[in-house]
Amino acid sequence: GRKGHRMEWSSYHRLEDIHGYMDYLAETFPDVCSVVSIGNSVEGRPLKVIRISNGKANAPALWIDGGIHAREWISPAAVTYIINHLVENSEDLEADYYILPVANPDGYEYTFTRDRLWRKNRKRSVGSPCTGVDLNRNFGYRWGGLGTSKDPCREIYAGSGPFSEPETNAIRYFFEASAANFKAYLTFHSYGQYILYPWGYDKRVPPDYADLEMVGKQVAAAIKKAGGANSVYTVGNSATTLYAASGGSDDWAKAILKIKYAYTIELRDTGKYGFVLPARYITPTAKEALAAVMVVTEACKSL
Ligand code: ING
Ligand code: ZN
Repeated sequence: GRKGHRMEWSSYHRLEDIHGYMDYLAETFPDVCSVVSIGNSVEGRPLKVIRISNGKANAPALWIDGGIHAREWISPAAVTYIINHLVENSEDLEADYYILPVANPDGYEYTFTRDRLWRKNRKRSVGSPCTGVDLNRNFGYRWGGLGTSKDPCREIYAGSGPFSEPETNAIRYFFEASAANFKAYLTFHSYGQYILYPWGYDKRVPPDYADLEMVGKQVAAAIKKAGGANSVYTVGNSATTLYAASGGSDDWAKAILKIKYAYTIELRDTGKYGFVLPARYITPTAKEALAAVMVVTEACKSL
C-alpha cells in the first residue's frame, strides 16, 4: 500500500503483515531500527528481531518477546504496538530494545489456517501421531521438571531435550552471541492479567525477589492508571500465583543469563473471552503492555 505496510491495531494480523511492518520500519528509519533474523522455525519461517535504539551511550538493553504460544494473539498485537510507540518516540529512548514479536511463527500461522486454539510449535514427533512442543517448557533451566510432560500429545510437552526446538535454540544463540547489556527479559502471554516473576519450576523465589515484587507492583499500578476498572493485574511468583512450570523462558533468563528483571506478563482478559479476545480489546490491552515496558525501563536505568 501507499504507507508501505499493512499494520494497524483494530484487527489481528498475519505473520506476513507483522514481518512486513518490521522490514518497513528498518528501511524507513535506519538510524533507529534494524531487523535481523535470529534463525528459522521448524517449517522454515524467519524469527525476526527488531532492534530499536537511538544510540545513547551506556543504555541498558531490554528483551521483549511475544507469540511463543500460537493462540495468544493479543501478545504479538501488543508487542507490535510497543514497537510502533518506541519508534515514534525514539528521540526520548533511554534503553535499547530487542523485540521478537512472533517467537512461534509456524504455530501462529496454524491458528489462522487450521486450529484457532493451537498452542505449541509444529515439530513432528518421531514415534507419535502428535505434533508440537510447548516452547515455554523447552528452555534449558530445570528442563523436564514440574508442570511438564514427556508425552508429545500433551499441551505441555517439553520436547526431546532442552533447546531441542529451533525457535528456543535461536533465542539462546542470540543471547550467547550478543554483547548487549540486558537488564530485563519480558515475555508476553495471555490470558489472566498477571505479572509473574521466577521461579516457575517450583514455589521458591530468587534471592532478589523483593526487587522483582516491587517493580512488578509498580507495573501493576501503572497498568491500573493507564487503563481502568478492568485493568487489574496480579503480581507474584509464577509457581505460587499460577502454577508450577519448568523450562520457561523467564526462569532461564534469570538463572542462566542472570538478567535481573525477568517477567512473564499474562495480558487480558480474566477468562470471559480467554485466548479469543475480540480485536476491540487490542488497543486497551496494548496500552497496558506498553505501561509495563515503560516502568521496567525506568527500573533498568537505575541499576
Ligand atoms: N501461561 C504460562 C505457561 O507457559 C507460566 C504461565 C509462565 C508459568 C512461566 C510458569 C512460568 O503456561 C500461558 N498462558 O502460557
Ligand atoms: Zn502462553
